[in-house]
Amino acid sequence: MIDLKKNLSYIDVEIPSAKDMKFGIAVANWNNQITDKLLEGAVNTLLKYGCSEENIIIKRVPGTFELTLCAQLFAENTDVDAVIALGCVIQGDTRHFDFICQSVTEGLTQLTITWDMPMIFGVLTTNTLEQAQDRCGGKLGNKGDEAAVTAIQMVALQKDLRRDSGNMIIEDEGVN
Ligand code: DLZ
Repeated sequence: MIDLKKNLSYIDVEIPSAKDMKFGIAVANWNNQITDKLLEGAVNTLLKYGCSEENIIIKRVPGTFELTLCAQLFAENTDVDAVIALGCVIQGDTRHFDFICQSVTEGLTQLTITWDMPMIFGVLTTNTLEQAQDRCGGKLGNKGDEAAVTAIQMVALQKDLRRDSGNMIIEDEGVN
């Protein structure tokens, strides 16, 4: 039986409905035995929270390095509310790992600010294949599920805080 306390994907908060949300998913083919499971987790989670199948656009790219451009293309050319970037980088003998991780982290961070759009980091960066397996539906949950939940939460936040939403709730009235 899975110990929920050790399952990194166990989230004990209310998740908003994804009924009126649209998502782009960019998924890397490198280590696809892992990224396919991240994708499965992300899609199932979006559907579970009410997103319709036609509001999920999936695009594949060669590797994690290419996720940034794919996210930019989603932002430029589609009407998605958020992009979920899924990849898996496993430490090897060279410094490739560092460069790819740094590139995709910085790329998505820049895009999220430039486009004012949630760009969700669903990239596993592990030392071993086993660590990746544990995090794509294994004993530590599925990072794809987490990425999808984060995307829903961030789109809900954005809709809530938009100037014209008329929907702002001040939660911390007691704070000076
Ligand atoms: C080249 C490379 C290497 C060595 N390792 C990975 C990896 O672990 N995970 C991954 O997603 N991609 C890897 N790549 C491919 C790069 O992301 C990229 O596709 C190529 O450098 C071409 O730009």
